[in-house]
Amino acid sequence: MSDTGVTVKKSADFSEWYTEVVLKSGMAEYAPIKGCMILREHSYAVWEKIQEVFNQKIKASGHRNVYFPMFIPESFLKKEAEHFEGFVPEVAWVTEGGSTPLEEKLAIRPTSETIIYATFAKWIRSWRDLPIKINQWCNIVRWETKATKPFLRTREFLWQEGHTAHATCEEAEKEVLDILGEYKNIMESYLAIPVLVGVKTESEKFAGALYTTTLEAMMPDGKALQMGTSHNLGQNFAKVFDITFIGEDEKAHQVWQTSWGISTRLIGALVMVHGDDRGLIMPPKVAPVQAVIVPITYKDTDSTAILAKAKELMEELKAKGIATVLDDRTEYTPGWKFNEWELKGAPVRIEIGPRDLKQNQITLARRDTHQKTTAKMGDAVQAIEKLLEEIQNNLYAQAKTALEEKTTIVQNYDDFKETLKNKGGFIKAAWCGSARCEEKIKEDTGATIRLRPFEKEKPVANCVCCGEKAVEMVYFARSY
Ligand code: 87F
Repeated sequence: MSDTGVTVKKSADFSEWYTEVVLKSGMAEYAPIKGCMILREHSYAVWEKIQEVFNQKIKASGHRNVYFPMFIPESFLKKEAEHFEGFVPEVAWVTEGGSTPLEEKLAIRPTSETIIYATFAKWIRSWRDLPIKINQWCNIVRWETKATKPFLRTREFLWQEGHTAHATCEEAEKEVLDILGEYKNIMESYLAIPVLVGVKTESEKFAGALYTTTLEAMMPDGKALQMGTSHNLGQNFAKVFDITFIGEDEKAHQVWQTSWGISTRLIGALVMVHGDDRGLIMPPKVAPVQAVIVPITYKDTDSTAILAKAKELMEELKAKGIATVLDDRTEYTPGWKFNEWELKGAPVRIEIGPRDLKQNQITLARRDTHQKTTAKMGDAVQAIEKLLEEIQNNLYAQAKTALEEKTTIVQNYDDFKETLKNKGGFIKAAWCGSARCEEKIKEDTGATIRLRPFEKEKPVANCVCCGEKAVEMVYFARSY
């Protein structure tokens, strides 16, 4: 058991548990390059599901996918030096082709604003060329110096980056929020992870943006995780890259832009939020395998009838669009298969044994609660569909309860520090709006303002740090 199953309890050593689950479930493997990982079939399938859902949504709202080169000339990055300064240490460079030094070194894209916007400047001439709404799915390289962690922080990762250009500020503003809404939908309705949404503070926003909107989730160890961002870039990049159009008024204007992204980091969040001591728990809507059929057969007894029933059921489930696997391997016992599919997080296990066969029924085991029920063979599809829906809803409800449980409202700095030390999680507190208090809290406690919520609440007290008049309630947390 110890070499195949999870040996560390989630509550005992969360970080070790996470690594074990990710590796042993077959999601990922360390690569022979420091800070890099291999996304195996079991996690890539989740990424494909995210791609499928998001592509469908953004295409319906008029976005189109493109692909830009992964090499970005140094001069492009230097053009926006102001926005870029803080990121420079993380950029990886290509300096030679073969053994010939390049005339100009090339960055491996850490994000594609510069190359895409240099191109926008050529594409855009008149108001008729607007809006431009494009997206690309690609890999990104950031030479992390902090400790890396599968999915959450690796030197190369996969993401989508959307880039749009509009004639008006209002249009860009709407785009930022529309995308944020799509992100929230994927996170909550598919990954079953509740998120808080709001705006980053000036010191936490993307330096190239007018403002940055964000989605933040809470992990079981009390640390927040940024799940995605959607930026209103205003006219900042239009100025740097000279992206102008002739308006209907026949005058020259600079475009208004947005950029937004989600990455394979979401898969890490899914593991952390839903997994348990036995391994992964996949929310049904993104599960590569939604139902696994394990025939309960024994050596030296005839299993023909059981296997025939199992096959029949598999075909029926597949025809209804339920991703089903029939685990008819003969070299493993049913018990071994149970463990393996629990580790891999298949939401529903279907057992068909001699007794089930006799009674013309199936036994259903749900991955989240471990409850077992039976259903008549004739009702199998319906029962499984219902179970998948229940599991999806239950996982979300559990995560939502955990989020609420890990959110504390505090009135003063002592409680702030106490709560952060003993409990972690989100701390909702009144803030005066000054960068000075934000910075002091970060220095004292390691917690940052994760977001200023869209849903404004009246401050319950004066600023949690300086005691002066507060302007709003914000969410603090330590974060990944
Ligand atoms: C690291 C190295 C170089 C973040 C970096 O959030 C540049 C950057 O520009 C950098 N890390 N960023 C900000 C990315 C902004 C924006 N890009 C499109 C996103 C979402 C997708």
